[in-house]
Amino acid sequence: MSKRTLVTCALPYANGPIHIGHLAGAYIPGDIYVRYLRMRGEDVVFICGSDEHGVPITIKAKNEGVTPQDVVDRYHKVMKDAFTELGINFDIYSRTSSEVHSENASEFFRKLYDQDDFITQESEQLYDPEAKMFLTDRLIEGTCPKCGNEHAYGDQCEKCGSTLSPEELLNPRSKLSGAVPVKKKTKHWYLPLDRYEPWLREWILEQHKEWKTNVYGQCKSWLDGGLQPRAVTRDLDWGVPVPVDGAEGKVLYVWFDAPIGYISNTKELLPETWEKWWKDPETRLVHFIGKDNIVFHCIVFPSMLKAYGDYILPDNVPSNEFLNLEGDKISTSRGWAVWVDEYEKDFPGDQDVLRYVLTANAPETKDNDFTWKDFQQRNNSELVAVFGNFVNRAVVLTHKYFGGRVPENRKPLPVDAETLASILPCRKALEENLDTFHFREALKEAMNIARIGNKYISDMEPWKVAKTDMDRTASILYTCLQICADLAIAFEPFTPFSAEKLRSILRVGLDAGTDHRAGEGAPTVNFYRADEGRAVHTVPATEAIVLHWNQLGAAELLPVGHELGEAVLLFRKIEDAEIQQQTDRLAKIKAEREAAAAAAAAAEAAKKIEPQKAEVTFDQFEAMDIRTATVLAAERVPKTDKLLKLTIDTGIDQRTIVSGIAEYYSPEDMLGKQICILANLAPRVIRGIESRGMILMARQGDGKMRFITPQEVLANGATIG
Ligand code: B3M
Ligand code: ZN
Repeated sequence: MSKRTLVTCALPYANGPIHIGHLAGAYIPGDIYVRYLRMRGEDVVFICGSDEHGVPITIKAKNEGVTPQDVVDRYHKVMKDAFTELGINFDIYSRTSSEVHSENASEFFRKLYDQDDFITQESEQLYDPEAKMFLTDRLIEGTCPKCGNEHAYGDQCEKCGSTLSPEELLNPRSKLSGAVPVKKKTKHWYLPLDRYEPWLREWILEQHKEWKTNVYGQCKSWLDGGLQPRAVTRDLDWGVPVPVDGAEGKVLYVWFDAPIGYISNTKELLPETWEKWWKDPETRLVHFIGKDNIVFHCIVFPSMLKAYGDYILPDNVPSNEFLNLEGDKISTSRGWAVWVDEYEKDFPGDQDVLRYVLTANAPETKDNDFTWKDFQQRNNSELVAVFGNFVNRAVVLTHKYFGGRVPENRKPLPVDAETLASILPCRKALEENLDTFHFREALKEAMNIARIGNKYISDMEPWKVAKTDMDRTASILYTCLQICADLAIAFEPFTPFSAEKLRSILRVGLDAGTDHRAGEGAPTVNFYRADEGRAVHTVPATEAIVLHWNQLGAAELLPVGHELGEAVLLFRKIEDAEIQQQTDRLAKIKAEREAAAAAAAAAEAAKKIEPQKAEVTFDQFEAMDIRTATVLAAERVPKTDKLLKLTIDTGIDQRTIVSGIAEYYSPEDMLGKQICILANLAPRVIRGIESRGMILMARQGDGKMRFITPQEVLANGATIG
């Protein structure tokens, strides 16, 4: 294994806050991996930042009446804070609107341009003559030819899921101005991916068979489908300007500049030494991403790096599938998500619970579902009942019987050594899984250590043994405390806040390796050490106990006589009411969405117009006696849902009409209303009541009916025709 690793996490778009889908996809796995490598003594740089370009950001700005810069400034801060809050400690979290990036991305393009690595193509594209801008597919809206949805995008209909092209849309219009788009010629630069195809086939399909099957499979199907040149420029006024003549009004395509952002951010962090991280073949490059980013990280960006020349290529691209929420696709625009900033408000101090659940349930091989019930269950029955409960019992009893000091192993039995010996295999499995990006399995192994401890203390019952045999009690607690120290190492990558809390209870530090947050001139050694009952990041005093990864399961970690800190609970129980609050919030969103969909469907149906009926003669029309009348009395016809019995004044007489309008009007609604009737309809007996005439009603496509009333009150009996 190489001793220098550059780890990146996908640069999230700065147009919305971070939600659990992002976390589970790339950021928590990336952070676990980095913490692990550092504990194993590797030199790791951990890079991320906001992706601040692209069309969606310009649309959002336009909708809000602010500038794109305003939008990205807002979300850059929200996202940066969310990561910090969750302990995802990038060495740098910068942004693609930075000066360094703009220069770096320009230089990258320029070099490929000078080397003739691009081709240009003129094409006709849709243009908004009012906004004077070319329109990307997403900026065109129209009616879906497949399902009639009036708000389909130029590339897709979100209602029926069809893939579309802008030409297929009926009644196309620009989302910017509403104008009808026209075709206009424009020139763009393309990266001819087809040139790289033979090389990519060899590099991925032959040399990287170890990539995760979902990643390898996607690459293979792209390659088997044949690669096409890809445009790397766009007609847009937000982004890195294309740095060559004849490219006015054009910017680099966001997917061209964003991955270069990884390089720019490294350069910003380590201006003197960044090249060692990107150009020295001894460095291993690992990209953590979500599955929708695979093609860009495995095919497009490597082709760019290859074209440029002296860059290293990714060694692995661990990518997760999607996380759903309570059975539905996560969607920021539909409000169907759990956002980190809101989670912080509702569960302050419980960062590790989210980290734990999202890892235990990570969508590593297939899409997976987050549910609040599962969140509560995993917290209460795993973190609290197993891990927390074990540590608490061991520490509390040590305080009770041995003054808070690690007791001597006075009366060992084989079961003690056997229990301790069963931890090393867990560590081996933990390492194997972490090395191969199987974080769910890795977490299970860490949890196994807690289960071993919990079972041991339950079986040994030191609280009972203490009544008769203090020597044996000492050995049991000595063994338990060693396992506690193992947990303080094993859980560091997954639940770093609780691991740190545990180390402060045990009053030990941890060799967590070196990070580069302060640059490379002044490396920070992250020994986390308990100090005054509070963990601090500092280089420890030499006499302090510092745990190392390679001691896990393999050594006496806490010497006899070592004094422990106070017992505090590692995890708290999560109550039903807290979960209810979350599920209620989601239920409300779902109900609102369903109501809106029902209203939209009804509005759509209401527009349906009946075809015209067969022709009638003037005489036939004249034969109908239509007049105004007023309702004098109204009541429901007993035992029916639909019928009202109305007494009306027709101007000629007072009579009874039975009408099927009770679905739309109550008796009170009708009382005193002037209506129109067909007076000379042959009488009919309905439910034993003779009905003489019919009330004229207007009926629309969804079945809704309204009675007809003259525009001003007239005398009853006025004829209509
Ligand atoms: N911003 C897409 C995303 O957030 C994109 C990743 C860029 S990584 C260079 O899913
Ligand atoms: Zn459709």
